[in-house]
Amino acid sequence: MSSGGGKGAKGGKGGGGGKKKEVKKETKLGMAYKKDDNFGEWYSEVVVNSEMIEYYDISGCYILRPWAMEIWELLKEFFDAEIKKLKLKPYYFPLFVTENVLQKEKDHIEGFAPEVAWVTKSGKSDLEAPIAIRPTSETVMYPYFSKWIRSHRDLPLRCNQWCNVVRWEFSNPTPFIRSREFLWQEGHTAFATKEEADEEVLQILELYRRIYEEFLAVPVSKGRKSEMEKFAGGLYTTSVEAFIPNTGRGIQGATSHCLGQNFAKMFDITFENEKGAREMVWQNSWAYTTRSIGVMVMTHGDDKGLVLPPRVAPIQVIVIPVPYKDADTTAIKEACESAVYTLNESGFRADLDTRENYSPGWKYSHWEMKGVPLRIEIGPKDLANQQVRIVRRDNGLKVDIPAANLVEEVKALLDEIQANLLKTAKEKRDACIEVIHTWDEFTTALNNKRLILAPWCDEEEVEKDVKARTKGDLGAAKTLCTPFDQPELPEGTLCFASGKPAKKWSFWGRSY
Ligand code: 86X
Repeated sequence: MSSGGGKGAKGGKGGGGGKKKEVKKETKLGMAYKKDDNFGEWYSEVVVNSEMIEYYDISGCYILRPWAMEIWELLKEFFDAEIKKLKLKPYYFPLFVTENVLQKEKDHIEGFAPEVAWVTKSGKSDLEAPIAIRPTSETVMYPYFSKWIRSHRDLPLRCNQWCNVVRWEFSNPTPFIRSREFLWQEGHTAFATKEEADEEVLQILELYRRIYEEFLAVPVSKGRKSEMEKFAGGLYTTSVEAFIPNTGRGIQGATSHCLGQNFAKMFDITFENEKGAREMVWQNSWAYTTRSIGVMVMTHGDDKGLVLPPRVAPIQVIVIPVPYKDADTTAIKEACESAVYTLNESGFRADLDTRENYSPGWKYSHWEMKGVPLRIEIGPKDLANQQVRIVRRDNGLKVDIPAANLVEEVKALLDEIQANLLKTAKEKRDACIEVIHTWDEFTTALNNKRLILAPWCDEEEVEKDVKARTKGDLGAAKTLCTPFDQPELPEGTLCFASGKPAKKWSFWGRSY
């Protein structure tokens, strides 16, 4: 049983990095904030009370507890199996990088420099030269790509690593969403031709879409980043973009870049082709991070806490004995154990909460807070009727089902919850999309926290101008992506911002 909560561990208190809040009494469960009233506080409360996160005494750093790590492991399991099919190999490169090597990429690193964390000492003595902690691994890996790639027979080179990276951000840290250290996978590949690289960019992007939509039940749009928003070191950037209705902000879910030959030039990564001539490789890089968990929490959580999609729930079914005063508690306990055993045998993640110092009602709230998709209650009446009561976390619906049908019913309900969460989230997201044509419509939609779909001339100057004209306390508006799925653009449609002929529909909005 994962009961981590322990005595008095509830509430947002914790190390100095956490918020000061009244310590709740151990027996008092529940959420102090509502999602629609104070989204920021609600979010902190959900990630802490669900036992995903513990605050830490360094700002922007968080402890990921089993309830978060098990979700990460489930995502990892899926993604690893898929990229193995694409012939990706696992690697691990060092955490540290010398200043010299980091600087090799200096053109586009310049903007990032303030975020790089450095190690300057061992014990009390200064290091000969400071050593950086990787903010991403291009400069760590590519010197070795240069060494390992000699001939066309060494291509493609496909490398993936699961690791942590550190970016010392200064804007307001948020668990999962913006933390100074986070977990990710970074894929780095090299090909002989641009065609192969182009193809992989989209294969990986599709895997990212599946992580969000099929696992986290979060709707995303696949698209291409603008010149301003792309990875400056690459040729073009694709991404999956999600949207948080409560804050009216877009959020990048994952990116898949075609780097072109820029890094091949910088790091001298060349190969001898079949005709014996030297050519530069074509490279890609792509990543998704623990941020994805935060997007899922924001999307599905409610006033009772976390709501987990079954495919990523560490526990899909929690079984709770409901022993009335004079009931046969042994028989009830045995029926519960049998239900858990049957479900586990059928491949479901089911668990039993037998703790005797908590009431059934307390346990209901506890597991609701943790977002477990299904709760099974077994009491004397259920025992007598050879039935169990199943309660859904997503909509609270209760059904009594014959114990004999347990496996089929649980399977059907979990599938239904998984589908329902995506459907509901998609309806909410779609209700926020606003198609606009003029600057006035744009600013109104922005103030109304909309996800804006606008005809755009695709000029960098115009995007800069939109940023300048919308900057304020809430942050400026920018392009999120140009969706691959383009509505029809009638001849003569003008750009909402410049009045020039529009070239495409793009998503605009404030973002994380
Ligand atoms: C950009 C680009 C790329 C591999 C990905 O998006 C996928 C995985 N990397 C990452 N980026 C930086 O290059 C960067 C560099 C420094 Cl020095 C930094 F401090 C922060 C950075 N953030 C992002």
